[in-house]
Amino acid sequence: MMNRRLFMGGAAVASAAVSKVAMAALPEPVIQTSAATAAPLVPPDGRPYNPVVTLNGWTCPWRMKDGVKEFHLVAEPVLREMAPGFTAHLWGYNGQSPGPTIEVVEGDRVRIYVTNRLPEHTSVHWHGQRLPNGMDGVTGLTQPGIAPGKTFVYEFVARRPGTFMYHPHADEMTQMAMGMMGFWVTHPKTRHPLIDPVDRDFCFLLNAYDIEPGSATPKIMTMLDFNLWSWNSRIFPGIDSLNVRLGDKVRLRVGNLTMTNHPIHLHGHEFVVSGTDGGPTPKGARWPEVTVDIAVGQMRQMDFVADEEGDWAFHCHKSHHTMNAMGHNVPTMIGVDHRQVVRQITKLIPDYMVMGERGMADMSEMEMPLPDNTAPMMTGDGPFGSVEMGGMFSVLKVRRDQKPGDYSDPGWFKHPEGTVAHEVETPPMQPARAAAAAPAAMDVRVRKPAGGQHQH
Ligand SMILES: [Cu+2]
Repeated sequence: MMNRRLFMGGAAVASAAVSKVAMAALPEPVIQTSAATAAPLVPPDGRPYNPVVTLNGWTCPWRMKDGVKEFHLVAEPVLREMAPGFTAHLWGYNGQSPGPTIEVVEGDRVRIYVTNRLPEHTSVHWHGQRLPNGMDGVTGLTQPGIAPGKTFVYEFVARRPGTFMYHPHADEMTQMAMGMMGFWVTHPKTRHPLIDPVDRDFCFLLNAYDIEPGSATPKIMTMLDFNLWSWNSRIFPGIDSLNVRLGDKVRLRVGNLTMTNHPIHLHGHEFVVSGTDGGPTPKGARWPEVTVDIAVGQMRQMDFVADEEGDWAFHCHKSHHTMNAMGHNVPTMIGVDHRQVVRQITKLIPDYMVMGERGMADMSEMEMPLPDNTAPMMTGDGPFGSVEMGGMFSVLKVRRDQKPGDYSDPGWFKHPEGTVAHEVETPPMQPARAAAAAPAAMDVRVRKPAGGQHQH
């Protein structure tokens, strides 16, 4: 976790490609180099609010000029550490993918400069906002593309409080597959009947990449068969935990910019969907859930009270989305003892990988070398061994002694005596089976229709 001082210390002023003179009227873009979760950005001016925490991300500082909040986004190629030991070549904003979270207050006039340092034109669409049509950021429809090297300015009033995002509307297939996106939160300006104050407010985007093991640049033509399912361009165990105090009211804001839906599941608690990118949900339309399906291009805002201590898994419920890079054409090897074969093949092809013969759990313990710059498929050590997870997985850590405003990782939960599932000593036993349920031998035959011909 980075603190504010570290955050400012790590910020560097970008000036290489843009002349100081040309930039004189613009707020200096703040560039982030770290993939760690930054401390919430307490607003230095304007209306106060309880700031959000962007998971493995940060919030964009602004400059207040004549009552207008001015931001400066720089679209550019970035190096994103997706997990320790695995760095991807992505496109993003201000040094990272996703770009910084933009956080404003309902009624704020917002001016956003966008400088393009990509090799092709871009634009920024402000997903979910009420704004003048010409500020909507759709290349060709509402504006010309921002050519490489050029800076455009967007300006509008943040009319609607809620949960939003931004992304290009220019060569989207390439630019979103490369990681260009960011979060946007508009806080209500006064007490809102449908937006409850919360103690902790977390946000992140769902994204996905197709990066071959051993390489670093996503394949942009992929439509469905992605191999890296990420939250804010991070994969478990690279995704930070969400650390809260027992009894906190917690809000989770999640947007989906992948090409498929994600049923996001929280253990140990029930939440309500308190809002979407369409606005706050009427109270009569909220019901308890432990999983919410987030479709492509949707955002969901979940509220709950963290009233159960512990380390609670928080993940996408599609099991393939909690795994990291693997070849998709891997045969199922359960029941096959391939150890000798693997040893032979590995002599010829050092990077050869196969599925474990007793299931996939073997993989996290196999001593097979991975190609350089590859995230292990399922990993993440917990207090009881390998968590056997990757991808869209994190942990909600609820602690009695977590201080208000402290987002640091408290370490693993210390379970009270006698509250952990454990092995018991039993005599060996055979389960009683109904006689009819136990056939002597399996007899499977493929039966074809008599004659094999269609009869009319
Ligand atoms: Cu998923």
